[in-house]
Amino acid sequence: MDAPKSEKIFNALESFRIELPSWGFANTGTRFGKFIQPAAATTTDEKFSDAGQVHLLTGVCPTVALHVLWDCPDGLRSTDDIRTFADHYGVLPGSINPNLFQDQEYKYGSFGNPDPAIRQRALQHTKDSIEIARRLHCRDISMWFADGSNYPGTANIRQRKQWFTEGLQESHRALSPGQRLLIEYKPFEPAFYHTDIADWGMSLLLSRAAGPQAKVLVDTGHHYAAQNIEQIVAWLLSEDMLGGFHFNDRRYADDDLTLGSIDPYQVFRIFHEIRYCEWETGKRADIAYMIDQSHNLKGKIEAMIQTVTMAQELFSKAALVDGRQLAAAQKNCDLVRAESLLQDAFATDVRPTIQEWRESKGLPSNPLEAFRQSGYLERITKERAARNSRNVSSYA
Ligand code: RM4
Ligand code: MN
Ligand code: MN
Repeated sequence: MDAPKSEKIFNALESFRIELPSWGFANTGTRFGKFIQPAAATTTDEKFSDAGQVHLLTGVCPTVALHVLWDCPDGLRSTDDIRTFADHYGVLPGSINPNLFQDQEYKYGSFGNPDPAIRQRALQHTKDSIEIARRLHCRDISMWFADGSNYPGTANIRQRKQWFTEGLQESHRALSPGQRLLIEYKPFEPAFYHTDIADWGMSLLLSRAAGPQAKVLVDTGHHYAAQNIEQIVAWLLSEDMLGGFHFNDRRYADDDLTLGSIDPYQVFRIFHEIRYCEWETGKRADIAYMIDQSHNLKGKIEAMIQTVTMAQELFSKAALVDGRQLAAAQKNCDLVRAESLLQDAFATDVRPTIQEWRESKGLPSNPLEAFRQSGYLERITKERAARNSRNVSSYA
């Protein structure tokens, strides 16, 4: 690879950071059952430990996203423990995810529940989550709602939209100046008729209504199969409303597979739209890159390292597209030239350069191999196996 290209990749990697999900280290399953992994993390301590390993080996994952119900069992009082884990394992708490879908009360919804007492409870949990974030110096509160209905006629869709608007506005009022409310959308599941925040347009309208610190969160798995996600990304960028990503891959629905395992070109195209916008505006887009994966068969830590390294590869490839040449080709309607600029970048083997970058940082050139050699997996398997064999719960 020539020097200018390597330099582009080095520069891109220098600024690229991606957040790990605590729940990606825990045992999960499908609705048909769970295959328990002996090494999976059960406690918040163990999740930080595993995230710390991924960061140690990759150097690009300094934060871990927390799910309040699963990781802060004592609510606000858990923050002291979390600070201890962060110090001990060298990864900081990142985005804070309230949980408004698991408790029995939320059977008919949270912010959209017809019962005002339950809406109030959901709001209180959100405010507590914002307070947890404040105490831990976390910037983002990520809101995902399972709210919706399963049969036509059973929910007042407009009324629920209004309740969502009010709930989000009130949540927004609880934010500190630097904090953000990220609003995630998802077309279906667990609701199979209507979902209250089903797509990016709904998320955008609600974010706008909530206030200036609310932005849209794009989970790559939360779209219908043929949807053009990079166009959504481009529109949100141009509206300055893209807050962050939950990265994963999928073949059918919200499959939460490792990134780029099914369609790496899709992720490349998303990164390309971001880089192209950054090139045009001369400004870095303020986006939180986060992982949201939870496959139940691959080893949790290996799967996470795979996703992180894949993200670096696809981000590096996107950095190779020459903005100036692309803009000229688009202007001249030189279709083949324009498309080739993307295809050539995507086809470039960036791995040797990424290895050089890692070495220049004193990191292992192959994090997955380094993990396999480290003995960490053997150690935690021994420590956790007995407890895990008795534990069939998902996530937490
Ligand atoms: C949802 C959504 C949320 C995640 C939960 C566990 O489908 O992706 O971001 O927190 O799953
Ligand atoms: Mn998500
Ligand atoms: Mn999801």
